[in-house]
Amino acid sequence: MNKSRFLSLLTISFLILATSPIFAVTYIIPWGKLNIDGKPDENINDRAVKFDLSLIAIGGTIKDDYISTYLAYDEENFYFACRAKDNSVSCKDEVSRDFKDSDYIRFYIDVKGDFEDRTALNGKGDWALIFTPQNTKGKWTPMVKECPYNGPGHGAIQGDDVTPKRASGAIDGGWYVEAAIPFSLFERDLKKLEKTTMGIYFIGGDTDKGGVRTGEVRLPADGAGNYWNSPAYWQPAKLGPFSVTPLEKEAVFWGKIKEF
Ligand SMILES: [Ca+2]
Ligand SMILES: [Ca+2]
Repeated sequence: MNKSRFLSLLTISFLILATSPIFAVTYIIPWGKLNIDGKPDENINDRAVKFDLSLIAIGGTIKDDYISTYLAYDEENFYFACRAKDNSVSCKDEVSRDFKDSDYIRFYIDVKGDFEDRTALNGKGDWALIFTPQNTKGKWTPMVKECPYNGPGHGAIQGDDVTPKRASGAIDGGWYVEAAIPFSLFERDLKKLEKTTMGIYFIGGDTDKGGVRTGEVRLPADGAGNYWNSPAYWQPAKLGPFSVTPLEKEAVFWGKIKEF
């Protein structure tokens, strides 16, 4: 191929790429309970949809594939879990609004489904829940709080008022935390949630012996404004079919991805 033909083909390829619409994948949250005992459930990949937080937002000790999160649901709860690689667990900060200088995982959800195109956390259905793997005494008792960031929030509720059903523990090379979060916290029921395309997002943070955050990692996502408090980064998610087998869940999940 001569050079000018090659260049014109290259230009056409770029034009096709540049003009292709970008479709967001709708994540399907499968029906499945997690056993809230602080240990990863053996078949967690069948029971829950997995998210890899592979985009480094603040450098330091964070590495690729550092943190993964999981979501599932049953009649009354979301099940949330997080695995983190971490060579030093440090959770001494309980006073900052979002445990910034502890190890943490943030779970954002918009249960009303009106997150699209918003750049502020100002929706009534917007929630940011932050979990730490340990408490300030170094016990495997997760701390949890709700943070309004720059929105109205929900009263900055904490601990058992968010959920008493939470647990954590050490795993090989890091930590694990899981929780059942009742739909009633969000003042929603299964019927309403089944009809909603929700918004979800995750950010994890690392603090080590120094007691100051050294890294933050997030779900890769297109967005506008500040990634830590802008719903423009949130990803669409729907509840999967009620009570199906793991194989059927997989078929539904991949079917949905192909659908776009
Ligand atoms: Ca478990
Ligand atoms: Ca750490």
